[in-house]
Amino acid sequence: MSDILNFIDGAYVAGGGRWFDVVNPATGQPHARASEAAEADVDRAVAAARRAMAGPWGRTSEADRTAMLNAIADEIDRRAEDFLAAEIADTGKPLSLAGTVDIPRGAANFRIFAKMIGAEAERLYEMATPDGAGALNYAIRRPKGVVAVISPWNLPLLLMTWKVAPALACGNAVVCKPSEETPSTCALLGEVMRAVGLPDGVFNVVHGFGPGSAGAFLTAHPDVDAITFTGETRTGEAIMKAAAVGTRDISSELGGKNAGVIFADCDLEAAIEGTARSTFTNCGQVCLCTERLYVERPIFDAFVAGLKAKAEALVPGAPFDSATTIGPLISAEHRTKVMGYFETAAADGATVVTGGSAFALPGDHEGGFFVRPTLWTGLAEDSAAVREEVFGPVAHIAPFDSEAEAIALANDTRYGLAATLWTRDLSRAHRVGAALEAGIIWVNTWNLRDLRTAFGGAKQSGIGREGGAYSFDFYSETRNICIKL
Ligand code: NAD
Ligand code: 6OD
Repeated sequence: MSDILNFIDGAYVAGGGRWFDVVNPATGQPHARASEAAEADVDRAVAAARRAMAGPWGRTSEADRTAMLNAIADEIDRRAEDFLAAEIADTGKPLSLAGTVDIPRGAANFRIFAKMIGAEAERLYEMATPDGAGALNYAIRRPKGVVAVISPWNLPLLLMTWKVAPALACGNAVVCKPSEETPSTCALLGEVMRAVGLPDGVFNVVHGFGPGSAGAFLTAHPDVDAITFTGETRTGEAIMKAAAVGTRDISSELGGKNAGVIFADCDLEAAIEGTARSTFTNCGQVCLCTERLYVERPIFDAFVAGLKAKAEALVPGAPFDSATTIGPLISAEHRTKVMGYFETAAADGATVVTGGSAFALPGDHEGGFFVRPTLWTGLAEDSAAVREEVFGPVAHIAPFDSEAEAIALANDTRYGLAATLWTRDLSRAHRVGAALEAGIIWVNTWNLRDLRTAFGGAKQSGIGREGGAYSFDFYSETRNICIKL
């Protein structure tokens, strides 16, 4: 078992908290232990970040930051095997997923924001003599300062770098708190930062939990200037309260209960294929996954049969087995939660089209947290399995009879992260796309992401947008300078 340490001021250190096990969800066995940061360790990490901002990093040129971010991306690529091993040990996800999405995207996040640094610095507003007052106004960007980055377990490196990269691009220093379930890749990032010569204190990592632990210490810290968070809506609310003290800025990417709307005029095969991806990718543990499917009645039966066949064709298994297409849930606790929805759905009268149970793989993976991909029909819209985020490989499928009904059903949720729409009718795609209350709407595809586009949720799925220019707006302060001519 390896030891996972905090990374503070350029050095790996054990924290003053307890050691906690990091479990491989594909086996159910601990593969590492991590050192929890105590409040004093968080203080030291924030102080190191503050010192780094007062030093040369606080005055780095755009060209230097561009070079630094590109070097980080190159080093992640060079260490790809190490990152893959760490990510797979923490999450149990298949190599086919981690090797094509999680790790390459960790590097891509640094490259895209490196590329945008120059252009974003120039995206300034100038107003010469705007109101006849004889003045020239212009704006400059300045880093926010010390940014706390708190991330979840489902796409650990991808979601951590999605925030660290633009924060560094804007010249901030960061203190990161990865999920207690998946600390390994964030810890490894410290080695990358050292290898590329990022000044000590610019990138720090503290490990631990939420309340009463590193997460709460960090978000409550008065010397943190801004907080960027991805995770559950309830956690987001707690962090907003912490951010209110001292009026710190916050960006939050939260939970979802995303709808897929499938019209009878769609390319049925593509819609089934795409919906299988949107429901089962990463064992349903992607915030963008669809858990509510609304299908126009004439194709309802064919769609349900097609999606059932796709679900049953998924191959659960060991992460490094090339045949594996679906991994385990992240933890025993999460599996208990997901199985709770199996029970409430059955109690609420669901027809279980497929799945609905946990199972054990033979051999070394017997203790893994596997559940069968699950589809339900026949639930009322107020059933818990239809209203609440399950965050597992599940979806409820219901028929609809009109466009207006489909829009009303899709929007009848407190969440609003993403929605997916399948139709061949171009006018309908625009009309329904604009009517869906979500931050991200995909038409005839799912999770096709250009990293420069706006990412974030409506309603209780989050506050603010990140991605491309939106990230530069969050991770920097815009200062207006007015010169009397
Ligand atoms: P979580 O909210 O339980 O934990 C996320 C992080 O917050 C962890 O690092 C955790 O230790 C920390 N944390 C918990 N309580 C805290 C507190 N009081 N103060 C400070 N930090 C605290 O979420 P999770 O279970 O890790 O992830 C799954 C959730 O994340 C799902 O709801 C999913 O939809 C959501 N998610 C959203 C997006 C998005 O972009 N909108 C992306 C991925 C995941
Ligand atoms: O693709 C991304 O950039 C992104 N933020 C994905 C989020 C997935 C949520 O689980």
